[in-house]
Amino acid sequence: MSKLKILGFEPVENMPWQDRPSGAKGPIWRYENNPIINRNPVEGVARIFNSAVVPYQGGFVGVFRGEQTNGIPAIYLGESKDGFNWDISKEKIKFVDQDGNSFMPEYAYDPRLVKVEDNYYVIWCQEFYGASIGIAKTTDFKTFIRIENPFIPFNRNAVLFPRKINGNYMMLSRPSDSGHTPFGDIFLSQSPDMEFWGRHRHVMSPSGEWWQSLKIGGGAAPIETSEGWLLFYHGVTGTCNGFVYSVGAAILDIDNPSIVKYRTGDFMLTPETWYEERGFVPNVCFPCATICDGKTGRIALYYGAADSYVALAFTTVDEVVDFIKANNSLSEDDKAIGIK
Ligand code: BMA
Repeated sequence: MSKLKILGFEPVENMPWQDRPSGAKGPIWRYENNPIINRNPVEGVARIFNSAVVPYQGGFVGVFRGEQTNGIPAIYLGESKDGFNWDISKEKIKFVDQDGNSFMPEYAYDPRLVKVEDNYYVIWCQEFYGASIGIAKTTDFKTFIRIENPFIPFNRNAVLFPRKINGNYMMLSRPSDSGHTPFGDIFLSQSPDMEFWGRHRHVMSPSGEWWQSLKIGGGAAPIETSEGWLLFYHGVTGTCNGFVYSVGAAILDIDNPSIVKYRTGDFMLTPETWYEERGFVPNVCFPCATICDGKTGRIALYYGAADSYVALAFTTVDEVVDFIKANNSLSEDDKAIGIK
């Protein structure tokens, strides 16, 4: 039994899990058979990475970023009985508009997947006269209905909270520019209806720790815990050889999630294995989803590795929260409500 509670998550009987190997350092340990999805996973798709999964009907479903062999990213559906072995569809997800007509994004990448009330929402980055956020809902993983794009360009890394807070849906995002943006803070936006987004608040900025000094972006959907919202995010540093993406985590106030209560000063996962250091874009650990078992407090973290693979790591709510608190590094801005 964990001392902290994961709230709002049912027990996951077939939780993907591996115990901490002896000698593993840090609060998160990698799955020993990583990567779980290799190159050329299905015909027409060269690489799958930065992808998100949820428990569904006793198994798991996921939305996968597939880099097509023409180099353009699209979103593919995947299914799994155990969370480790994935059956990826050869067809892209067919998005439709509210009237049921085909409404495909020109490109779509870095999908997240969150259940809110009766719908599962897929959120991704897409062309909208510049890169911004696309969003669609489904109840059955067969029909995916796009709803209004929440933000104007440029924006990336949108992550939805799994429930309304103070009567509003809440979404994190990372306003950016048109390229490989060399800056970026996490902001919070609120909506009464999933269509009109406002009451924007600043959540947190890059910090003095070098691994997260250039830009940061939301990773997995926030997890409700008895300590606050647990957010896994990515932090980026710039080197003479390009960006390096590591994984960090923060705890946001449960009622006012633009207020950061704790934030780790040390990274929790940084590129060090062959599949993280070597690939289409080397040195990338890009968290996009978790599966949480409300009964045991176990957390499985799905992350993209080197823009080439999907990898899996594990922790528990107790270990991760203890680590964040023990390595807490907050600025005055982080602690503020985030409005000027
Ligand atoms: C970001 C996004 C991610 C990618 C990362 C590293 O800007 O494009 O999809 O994983 O760069 O290349």
